[in-house]
Amino acid sequence: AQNFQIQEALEQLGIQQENNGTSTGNHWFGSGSMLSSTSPVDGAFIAKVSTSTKEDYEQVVEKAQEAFKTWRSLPAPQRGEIVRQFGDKLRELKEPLGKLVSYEMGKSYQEGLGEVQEMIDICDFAVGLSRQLHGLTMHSERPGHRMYEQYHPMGIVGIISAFNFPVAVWSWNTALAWVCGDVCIWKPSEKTPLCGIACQNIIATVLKNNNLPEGISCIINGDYKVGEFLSQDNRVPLVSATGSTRMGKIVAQTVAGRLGKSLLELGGNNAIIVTPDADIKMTVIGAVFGAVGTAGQRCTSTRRLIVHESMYDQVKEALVNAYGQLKIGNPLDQNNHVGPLIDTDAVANYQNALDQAVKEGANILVLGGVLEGNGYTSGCYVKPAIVEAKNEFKIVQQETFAPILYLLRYTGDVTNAIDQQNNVAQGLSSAIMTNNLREAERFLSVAGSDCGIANVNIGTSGAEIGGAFGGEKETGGGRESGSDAWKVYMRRQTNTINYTTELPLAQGIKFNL
Ligand code: UN1
Repeated sequence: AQNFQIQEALEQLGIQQENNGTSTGNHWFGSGSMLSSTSPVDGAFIAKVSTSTKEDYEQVVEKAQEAFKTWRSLPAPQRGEIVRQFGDKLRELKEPLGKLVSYEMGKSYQEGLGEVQEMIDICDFAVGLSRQLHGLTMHSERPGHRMYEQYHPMGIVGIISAFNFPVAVWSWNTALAWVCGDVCIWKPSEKTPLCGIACQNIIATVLKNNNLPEGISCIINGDYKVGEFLSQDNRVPLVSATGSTRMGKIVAQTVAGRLGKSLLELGGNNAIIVTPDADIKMTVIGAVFGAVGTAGQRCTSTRRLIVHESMYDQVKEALVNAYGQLKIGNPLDQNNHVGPLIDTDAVANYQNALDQAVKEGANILVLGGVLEGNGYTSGCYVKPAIVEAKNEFKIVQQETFAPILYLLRYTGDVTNAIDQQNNVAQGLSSAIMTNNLREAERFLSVAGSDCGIANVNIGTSGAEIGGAFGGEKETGGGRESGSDAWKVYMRRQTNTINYTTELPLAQGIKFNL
């Protein structure tokens, strides 16, 4: 790892051997047990982070509540200015942060940089948004009355994020929440705590340079029990959670139990439909990047390829060819396409999924397996596999966070492919490869894909920040990042003002005293 200057990146990002894991900005503390972060790249220990106890959390919430009073009163464009400065700092630190993401999480350095680019992009988006938090005006039915709506910040936003996008998903939430006037408490994944510390260091410097109080950006660390501090807390009106459907159901029920709001971005089971006149070259690039990029650990990873029978053999051959060229190894080495899975538990899940597929009658087309020996000592490197299966197989119905691509077949009309693609519990991302306008439009129509994202001639992963990101069914229904996703971070207030000396009642009701 020394070859890739990890130590230098850690220094630039202010990460020490032992770090406090709780912060309200520049003030760091944390009295819980220590969490060790090890790299899936080489299995080496990187650094320790202290977890947050309930007492630590209480201190954080107190500071956040106080800070909210200052922050909400700052005009939104001035809050945007802070986010602009944060984006500038990210531009300066793009390389070390991209490197840390790659080393701590295991995705390729290119994808690590891409993730920081998403952060920069959402900051730019949020800066513009800070002058566009528009409400509507309505015409009142009463004379001399004015009616309009305005958006106010909610207060404390809790953010629970996953290991697979250890920095970008936080920024989608927090950049919007900040311009909206909210303050944030972030619990990063316990698998990537150093990415959290690095981000908090960056924003803390910006806040300090602007003489802003502690509490606007806070971080807590630990496992799901620390996340529960947020989901159970009445003082946290919105909890945004990214992760598994299992986790999301628990968070949703807990938050709903106190009538709070939750924003959920959970599992996907994303498919690409390959129609008879699909462009085969584009299909292969889209499918392979979608299936093996981030080692199949994106919510938007391509898990199923639904291929028309007339194309099946051709697609199969092209895929086997492409998989034969994949280089697996250290993700910081830019010659490699596929890095490690996050940990050995993930490797076990991958192995179990392949075993179960075989038990259900699948045919392994491209053999998987765990890599051993030189360069693979972390035990987290696996071979991307392609499995010929049926959509109704139990294992195909599940999201396995690993590079396993299920090859499915359809006959006849595109409707049959759309039915298969919709016939899973999840509803995040979907795509169709076609040059046929009728098929494309049907896929996008009311009777088409039931997912939050539906693409034509693009794969399922790699969404831009400008659109609303999220999905339906077991994906949780939340929308983050672009479009009008900001509205979930604010409360809407309807205002009616009477500028006459009369008090007419709505609906023409008479009430004489
Ligand atoms: C995720 O996997 O949680 O669309 C987010 C994409 C990325 C974000 C994925 N922009 O693949």
